[in-house]
Amino acid sequence: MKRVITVAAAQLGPIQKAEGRDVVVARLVRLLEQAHHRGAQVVVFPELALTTFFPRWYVEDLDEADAWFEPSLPSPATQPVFDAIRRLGLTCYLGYGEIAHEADETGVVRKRRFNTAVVIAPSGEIVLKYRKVHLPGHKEFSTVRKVQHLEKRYFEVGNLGFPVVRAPVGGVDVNLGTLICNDRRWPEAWRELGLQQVELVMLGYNTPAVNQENRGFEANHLRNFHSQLSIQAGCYQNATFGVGVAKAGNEDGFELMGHSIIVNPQGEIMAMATSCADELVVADCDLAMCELGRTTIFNFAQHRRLEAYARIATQTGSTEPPVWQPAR
Ligand code: ING
Repeated sequence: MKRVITVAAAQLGPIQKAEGRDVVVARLVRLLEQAHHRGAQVVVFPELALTTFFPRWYVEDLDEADAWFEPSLPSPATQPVFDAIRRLGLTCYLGYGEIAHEADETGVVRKRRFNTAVVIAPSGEIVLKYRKVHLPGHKEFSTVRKVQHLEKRYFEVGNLGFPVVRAPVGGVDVNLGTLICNDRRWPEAWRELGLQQVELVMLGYNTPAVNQENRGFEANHLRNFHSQLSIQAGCYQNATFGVGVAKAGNEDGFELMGHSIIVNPQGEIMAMATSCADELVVADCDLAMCELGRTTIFNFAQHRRLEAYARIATQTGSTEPPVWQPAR
């Protein structure tokens, strides 16, 4: 039997700092209804889809930032999203700021904050939870940046690994995996999912449209190129479909890039958003395409050589190479 699912990237336009959750939740519900109307069975929202991209704002006392986080999901404010998911029979990826009261690695139970995404089943149950591992930016107020990017201040490094689960989407069982934003730039993250035979990588992002430090490494015209390059390479090299979904547009004067895309296991862009507003792009994904890559070029069991990869799992930073000396 053919395993084809219809996937929707539900891009969000800007969410202003002053915008209430009720307004945002209504926008999410409208996109879910549009996706259902377009025949989608799975809908992917951006990273931090319930609030403005608040890591651009510095607060001294973290408890003052709690309004940007969800102490529980669902909550009275987000219940309409779960009601729509159930009513429309959809599977949904939702990115949000998570507050959790749980033990840390020392065993101390405390209030913890993560940049989190969940995959929600049509029943409203959480199929999969992922906490962002690769946190870009900085922890303290930066005097050199024109715009702050304080993810290392507001979030702890994710502690749930890179889970993949096989779950029903529509009438089809699919190997689902998730990433969040900066994760897409790290091939190790994709490979962790690929080694679990992922077939659909869902990832939301909030990516500033301009380079905040203007050191030129990534000039403006390269911003979208790097984002799409990362997703296309990740899909191709791990024989998986990928859905990258932006929160886009101008939030309180700060531009976020759009260009949400759906990518197939050959690395081809199947659909792309062209606005910086709430926009739905949809594509039919034939999961059989994953088989080809996984059983030929990227047959990991046949071709990977762990004994040659020691540095990847044991060395964090790069080190200078030995200097070659010509023979006397
Ligand atoms: N945003 C950006 C991202 O990785 C960034 C941060 C932009 C890092 C451009 C490097 C270059 O897309 C988040 N939220 O991770």
